[in-house]
Amino acid sequence: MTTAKNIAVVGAGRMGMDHAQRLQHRIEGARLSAVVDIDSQRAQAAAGGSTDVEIFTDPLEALASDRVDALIIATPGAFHKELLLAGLEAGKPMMCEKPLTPDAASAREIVEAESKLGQRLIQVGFMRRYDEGYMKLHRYFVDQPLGVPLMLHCAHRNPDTPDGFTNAMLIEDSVVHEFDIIRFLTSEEIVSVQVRSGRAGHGAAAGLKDPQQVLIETSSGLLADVEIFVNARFGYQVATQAVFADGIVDIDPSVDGLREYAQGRCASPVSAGFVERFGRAYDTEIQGWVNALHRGSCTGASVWDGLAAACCCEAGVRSQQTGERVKIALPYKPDIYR
Ligand code: ISE
Repeated sequence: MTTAKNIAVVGAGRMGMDHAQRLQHRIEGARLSAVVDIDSQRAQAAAGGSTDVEIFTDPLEALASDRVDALIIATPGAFHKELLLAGLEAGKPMMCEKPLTPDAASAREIVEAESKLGQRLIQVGFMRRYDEGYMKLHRYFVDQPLGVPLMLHCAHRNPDTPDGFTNAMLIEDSVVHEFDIIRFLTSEEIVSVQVRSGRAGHGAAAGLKDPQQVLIETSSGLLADVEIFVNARFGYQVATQAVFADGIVDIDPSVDGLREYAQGRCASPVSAGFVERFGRAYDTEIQGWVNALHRGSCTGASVWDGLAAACCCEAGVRSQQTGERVKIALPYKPDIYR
């Protein structure tokens, strides 16, 4: 590869910290040149004490720096829009963690701004697309060795939630991944979403309906159900079972497939959280993004995918309030996303 690309990580929370380490230790063809966080000590910590990494508290200053070729944006979704629009204007490539923006109207503004440029500059961080299990399952949908896909059963379980986690966040923060991966696996749009809640577990904070059940329908009539349970306590687990006309395919939800048989019991490890469960997928995603930077292109989930997921989230949150099935109508899809 030619000269390494200089990357700024914006936001030094859990995900930003993880990406900073990834760039410093595991990614080829790129180097961590800057970290941005409103808290400069947190930014220093993400830089791992390296004097080579510039620290900024204002993302727009980092964007303007000629020591920054591209950005990884890992701030909360509410801060994405302004920086994405500025980045598009500056012509700098960006890898933006999900959600693209918290609502469909602002996601649409990003789609319009990028499509006016006539060129993709933004990749959205839907890392499940780079998980080995999901990549193999995708082949079953494309090649159909077990016939046509009929249904998907998904379970998404988190050990616990931070303070202030709301019912809407079960959809916007967590089920957003199922919306994206179902669109990715089926190559179809989601046309309706219905959310139901029943009994609540005792781990949930007052007022939180947890678990919830999400029913999803794609344009050809494939049905998917998702159990979202964000205070499941035992650990982190993402399970997916695909039903085809001639067979079933399951993605192994354990960390690395290890299973121990001893003393009359069978045991396999459970992931602690998403950073552990999807660590390899994040590496593959960021390496793919850097490789594309070197080719002057942009691959992976697009801002159109970010907008489609935002529309599904809005429908899901509306359905949480009424229990009804909510239909989704997407706006016109610009040519560069076809
Ligand atoms: C978190 O933000 C993620 O993106 C994880 O992948 C997801 O499993 C979790 O539910 C979210 O809170």
